[in-house]
Amino acid sequence: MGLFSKLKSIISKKEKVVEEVKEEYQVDSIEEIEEEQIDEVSEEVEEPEEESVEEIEEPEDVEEVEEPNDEEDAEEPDDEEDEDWANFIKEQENKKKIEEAKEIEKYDKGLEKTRKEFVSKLSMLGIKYTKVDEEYFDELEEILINADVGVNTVMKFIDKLRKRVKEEKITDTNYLNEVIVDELFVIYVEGESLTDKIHMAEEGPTVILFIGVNGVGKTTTIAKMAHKYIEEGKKVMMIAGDTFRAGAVNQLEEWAKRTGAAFYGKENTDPAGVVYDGLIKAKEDNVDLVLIDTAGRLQNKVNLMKELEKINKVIEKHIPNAPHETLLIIDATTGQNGISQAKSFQEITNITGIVLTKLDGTAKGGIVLAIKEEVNIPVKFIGLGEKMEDLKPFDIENYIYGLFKDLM
Ligand SMILES: Nc1nc2c(ncn2[C@@H]2O[C@H](COP(=O)(O)OP(=O)(O)O)[C@@H](O)[C@H]2O)c(=O)[nH]1
Ligand SMILES: [Mg+2]
Repeated sequence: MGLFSKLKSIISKKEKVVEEVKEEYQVDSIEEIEEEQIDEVSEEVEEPEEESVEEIEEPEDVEEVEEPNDEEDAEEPDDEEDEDWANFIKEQENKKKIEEAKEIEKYDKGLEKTRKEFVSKLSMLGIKYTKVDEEYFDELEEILINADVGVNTVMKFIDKLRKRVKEEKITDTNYLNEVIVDELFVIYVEGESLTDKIHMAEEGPTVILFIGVNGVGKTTTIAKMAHKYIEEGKKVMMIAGDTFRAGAVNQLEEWAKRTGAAFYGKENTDPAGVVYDGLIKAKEDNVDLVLIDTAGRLQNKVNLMKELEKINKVIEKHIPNAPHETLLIIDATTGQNGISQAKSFQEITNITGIVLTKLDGTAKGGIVLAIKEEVNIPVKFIGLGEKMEDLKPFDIENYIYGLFKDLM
């Protein structure tokens, strides 16, 4: 079983990273680690104080001078520099490891609901049925549909499974669980690169357009993304293209203040006009990243399409090849409804990536697989909470960990 053992090793690798960091800092959760603690541990690895080397600095022809011993050799300025460098590297590696552990923990917590529902049911299935029969398949089908893997995906999946059961003469339901996990991930990883990063402009501002129906988390995602890139040292501007809904412009402006992003917006006016003026300002101010909020009215598809077309035209006029990304925001708690939203938006504009929000509040984590199978647009980020830090790049390995760690 190639993939399953690979998944198993991914999970234990992730577990080890988290455990090591927890032990080193003596915490129950990575979230508890404070800035100062990181510095303290880094200081501990620094070398102890050393004595001065002045006594050996005598002219060579003086006979009585003692040979400098090994310890003193180590105190030459060159070595000191090396030491500083080594400490710096150690400190950076330490920080990276904490970051990694933090991210794994976020996936763990954010996918808890899905895991509890989906995986515990799957394990129960292995206990309940000792034989793989029709009833078994029926119940498995139900579990997958409840996790929002998507009916079409489930049907194809069950067919594939039946075939394997027949061909490999599988009777043991526990072993079949391994086959299930294996096949689910074949759906996601088939012929794809595993990282789908944000495409950044080589020169001038990168422009990202955010689309999606009301309430899915567009504005919050913009705030989270601004926070992420500001922390990385980028100059970020938000443009409020959702100009007609009461309070929408203010909500974004509030987030701009909190994250330290620049802001451009005007209420009750043509969105494309606001984008036009905002982009002039962004270029004047040498902004690196422009995040554009839009209205989410889908009642009238033609109007929405026209509006997005107009906005896209304005953007391209200012910045050739922009927008560099058009991200569709989908609320994971809406399940299959999110999939049909994706299909509708796909018909009216070119989407380059999906952000799946509110995964923390749902047992429908299987929707990631349905998106892959039915919409085939990469999920680039996932929302695992309401805070600024709760947006994470979608990472299939962390996702596997969050979803299946209890099954192994
Ligand atoms: N739990 C959770 N709540 C979220 C997440 N993303 C957004 N929200 C909440 O969803 C609600 C609507 O978000 P908003 O950004 O205003 O949606 P918009 O209408 O698409 O701009 C807000 O209360 C957010 O705090 C997430 O990843 N997890
Ligand atoms: Mg909004």
